[in-house]
Amino acid sequence: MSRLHLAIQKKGRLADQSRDLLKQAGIKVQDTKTGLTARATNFPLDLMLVRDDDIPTFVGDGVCELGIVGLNVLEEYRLGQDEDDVEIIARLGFGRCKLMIACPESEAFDMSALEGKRIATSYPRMTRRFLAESGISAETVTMQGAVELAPRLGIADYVCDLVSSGQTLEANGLKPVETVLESESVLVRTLKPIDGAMAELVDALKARTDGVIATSESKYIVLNAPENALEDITRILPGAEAPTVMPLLGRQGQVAVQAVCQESVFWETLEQLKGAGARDILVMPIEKMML
Ligand code: PRT
Ligand code: ZN
Repeated sequence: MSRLHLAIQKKGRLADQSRDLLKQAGIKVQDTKTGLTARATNFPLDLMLVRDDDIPTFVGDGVCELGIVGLNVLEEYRLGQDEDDVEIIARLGFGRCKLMIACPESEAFDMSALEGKRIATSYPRMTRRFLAESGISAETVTMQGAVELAPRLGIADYVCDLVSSGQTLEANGLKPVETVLESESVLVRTLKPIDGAMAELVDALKARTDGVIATSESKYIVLNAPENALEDITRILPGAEAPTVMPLLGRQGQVAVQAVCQESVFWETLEQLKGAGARDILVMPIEKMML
C-alpha cells in the first residue's frame, strides 16, 4: 500500500508546531530511530526530518509529496526555479514573521536612501525583486546568518531579515522600515505527477489539517435573546453563517440562538451581544470539524 511522504523541519522554530498539527489531526508518529525519518502508526505517512531550506527541493523533486515550510523559504526557492514544481495547498497560521528592510535606528528612512547602497540578507532573490519593483538599484550581500551584525561590521549599509518581535534588530541598533514579505508556515504539495492512490492520501491528510486549522479559531456559541434583537445579534456574531434559531418554551418572544463562529470570539464581542439584548451566552471550543 502507498505511503505519503511529508517533509518537516527536524529542529528549529517550525519543528514542534509541525508535529503538533499532525497530532491534532489524530496522526500518531513513532519515535525516530535514524533521526532522518519517522513513521506514523495510524495513517499511511512517513515523515522526513530535514533542514527547512531543503524542504522545497525534496517536495519539488517529488521525493516527498508534501512539506511544511515557511513562506519565506519557499518564495526564495521559487524565485530560483525556471518553472514551479511546488504548490501551496494550505496556509497554516504558525511561524508568522516578516521579511523586512531595516536601517540604523537614528536614520530618518526613505526608500530612495537605498539607492546605490549595500543590503545584507539571507534572502537575496526576494530582496532583489523588491528593489527592482521599487525601482531602486542597490547591491545585495548574501549572508547565511547573523545578518543583523552586517552594518556594524561595515559589510553593508542596510539589512533585509526576518523579524518577529523586533528584539534582535533593536539589540543591534536597527529598526524595521519596509516589509518585503509577510510569512507564515504553509503546507506544500509537489507538482510532479503522483498516482491516484497517493493523490487520495494527500486529500485525506489535507481535509484533516483544514479541520484542525478551522477548529483552532472556531467557537460554538449559544445564547438567548428577544426575537426582535436577532438581526443585530447575527450581525455581531463573528464569521457565523445562518445561525440556528429556536423558540424558548414558555417565554413568548424569546429565542435560543446557536452558531459556529469561524473567527475568534473576544470579550468585546460578548459585551456587544449583551448590549444588543442577548443573555446566558455560552462560548464553547470545538474539538473536531470536517468541512
Ligand atoms: O536548521 P534549519 O535550517 O532547519 O533552521 P533555521 O535556523 O534556518 O530556521 P529557524 O528554525 O530559525 O526558523 C525556521 C522558520 O521559522 C523560518 O524560516 C521562518 O519561516 C520562521 N520564523 C518565524 C522565524 C522567525 N519567526 C524569526 N524570528 N525565523 C527566524 N527568525 C529570526 C529572526 O531573523 C531574528 O534573527 O529570529 C531572530 C529573532 O527574531 P525577533 O524579531 O523576535 O528578535
Ligand atoms: Zn534553515
